[in-house]
Amino acid sequence: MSRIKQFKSQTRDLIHRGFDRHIKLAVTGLSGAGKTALITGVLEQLLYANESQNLPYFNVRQHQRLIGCRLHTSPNWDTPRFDYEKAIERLTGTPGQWPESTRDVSEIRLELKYHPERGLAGKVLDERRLTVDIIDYPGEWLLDLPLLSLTYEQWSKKQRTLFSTEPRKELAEAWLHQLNDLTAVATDDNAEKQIKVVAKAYRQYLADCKEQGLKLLQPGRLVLPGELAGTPSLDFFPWPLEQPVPDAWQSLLERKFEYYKEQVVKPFYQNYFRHFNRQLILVDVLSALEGGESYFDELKLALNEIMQSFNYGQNSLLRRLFSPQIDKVSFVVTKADSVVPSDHAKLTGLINALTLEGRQQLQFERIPFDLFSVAGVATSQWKQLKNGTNVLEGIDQSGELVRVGAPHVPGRLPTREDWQQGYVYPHFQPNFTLADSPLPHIRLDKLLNSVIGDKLR
Ligand SMILES: Nc1nc2c(ncn2[C@@H]2O[C@H](COP(=O)(O)OP(=O)(O)OP(=O)(O)O)[C@@H](O)[C@H]2O)c(=O)[nH]1
Ligand SMILES: [Mg+2]
Repeated sequence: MSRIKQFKSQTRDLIHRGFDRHIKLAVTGLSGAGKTALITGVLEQLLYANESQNLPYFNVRQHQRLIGCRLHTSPNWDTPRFDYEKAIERLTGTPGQWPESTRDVSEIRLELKYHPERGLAGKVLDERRLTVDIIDYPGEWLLDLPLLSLTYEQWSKKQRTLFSTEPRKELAEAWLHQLNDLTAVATDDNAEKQIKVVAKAYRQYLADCKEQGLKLLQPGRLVLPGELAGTPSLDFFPWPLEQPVPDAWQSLLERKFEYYKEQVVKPFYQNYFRHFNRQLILVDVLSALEGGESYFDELKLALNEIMQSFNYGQNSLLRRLFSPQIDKVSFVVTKADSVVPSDHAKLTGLINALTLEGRQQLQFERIPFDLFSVAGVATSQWKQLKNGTNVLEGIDQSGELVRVGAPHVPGRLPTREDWQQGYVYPHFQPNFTLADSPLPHIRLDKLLNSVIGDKLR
């Protein structure tokens, strides 16, 4: 290669590197919020963007500047890869199925090539690259943040207030029974063994709470252990009684609690959370409405707890640990295909109302945020009949094609009377073939434009 050519090529490489960008886009939400389906939908839309006619608000595609997008090997070998292929296999199988529930963190890397909009790069270069790492992690893990500022005793006291109200009170009976039996015969020699037994009963109690739709469950890893399943690090519980912890148990319970804070909670924030740039918080508002008033309130409480992880003013706990990098948060109501399009704005209104208090209280406004209602994978067809009635068509759980009238979505936080009448939504099943790729979605183009669009200019 001639010297001039070599020089040009090196300069070009340098400029390329200078303009290459990288985003870590984290997706979280409580169990069943729709993380796996949404990430699958996002990957579908990006990988098939240039074949899609359904991304009008994704500017880079709409302005025909997107050259292409492909999956890339992730350099992070400690974290399992997000199983996109398996999710597609299920969604397009016969019969179609939703992806399996996931229990741990996973990650996938994408590379987008595009033409820049204008400016220096537009003149010198014809293409740039954006690398996007999408990380799927359980929202339950964020519920552990408040533990970091509490001692075992303080944490136990907080939990005690929770145990004293229904439905937790009744659900905790078996666990408390076991605890009472064993404390009566606690000795230094059997402490570890007995704590293990009571901890197992406590984990069962948390699992029962989860089954009942309760959200505010601590510690998060006792509910969703990920790689810690079966390890002694999860053998502890909050002290639920007014009488003091037996001497034989006290030191071990305190040490386990400290270990959990230091070796489980902190490393999650230090190894993962610290590196995130953009955060999606997915919320299944429709299931909470279906669950009724107490579950809806519980969702609100849990969301407010989760938001504490984004409150990193100068004196916050997180700021003292490291400097968080998240510069934008999107609250996303999922499963919007279960209601008619004219009600989508009501879903966004509800998530606004649900998170308002937490946002104000935490000076959350310091980080820009936005609100969306989307379907990662849209399974219904909206139709307006001749008489003007709105209906949804889709495949129900028995595999039949059904037509349902527009389900009622409240236009504001429901009142006592609203709760009495209750809410019910269809649960459509996927019904696709591979030829349907990119799978239909609702508003993922707007979401994508908001979370990565600014890096694709
Ligand atoms: N109609 C509709 N249902 C959805 C959509 N996304 C998720 N669901 C439903 O919600 C369930 C949970 O979705 P997932 O994507 O597995 O949720 P998740 O947050 O990954 O759940 P975990 O892995 O268990 O934490 C699915 O099995 C579907 O029944 C959607 O876009 N539309
Ligand atoms: Mg999942």
